Amino acid sequence: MRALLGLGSNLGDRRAYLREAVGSLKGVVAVSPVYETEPVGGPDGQGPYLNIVVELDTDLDPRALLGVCHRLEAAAGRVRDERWGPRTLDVDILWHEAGPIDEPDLQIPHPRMYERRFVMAPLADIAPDLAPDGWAERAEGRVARLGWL
Ligand code: X6L
Ligand code: MG
Ligand code: MG
Repeated sequence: MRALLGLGSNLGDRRAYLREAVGSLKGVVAVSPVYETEPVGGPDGQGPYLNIVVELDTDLDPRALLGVCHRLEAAAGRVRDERWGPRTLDVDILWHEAGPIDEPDLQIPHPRMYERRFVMAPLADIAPDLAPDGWAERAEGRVARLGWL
């Protein structure tokens, strides 16, 4: 099954956290370019993010893949304190072939990705034709439109 993950880091050696995470993932078929992005939401004064999107070919169902995401965050020493605060590593499931899923702790496709340039720009680089139900346009067209917002 195909799946897309969004990764972000804005604390410590950001590039190293992303590299470690990608290196630990099984079945990586594509990695987007790295985007340096202004933080969206959260407290003032946090530093810029590095964001990437990774495509996987995986045997894991969404629930099992969520466990992997949480393990990668823990391996990066992520401390959860402030909502939307700075973090060494954030790994979100953006899309999974086995979706859609709408549970309290797991929503696929990710319900807010379509609005976020820091997700859609790297996503469109590796999955330009992605167009889940409910999207007005595919990833490539969407990122072109977000470009001037
Ligand atoms: C209105 C109100 C509009 C809140 C948007 C959007 C809040 C996204 C939080 C929002 C709103 C978030 C990253 C980030 C976060 C990241 C960059 C979040 C939660 N993660 N900024 N902010 N990259 N650039 O990975 O996404 S925290
Ligand atoms: Mg996130
Ligand atoms: Mg997250």
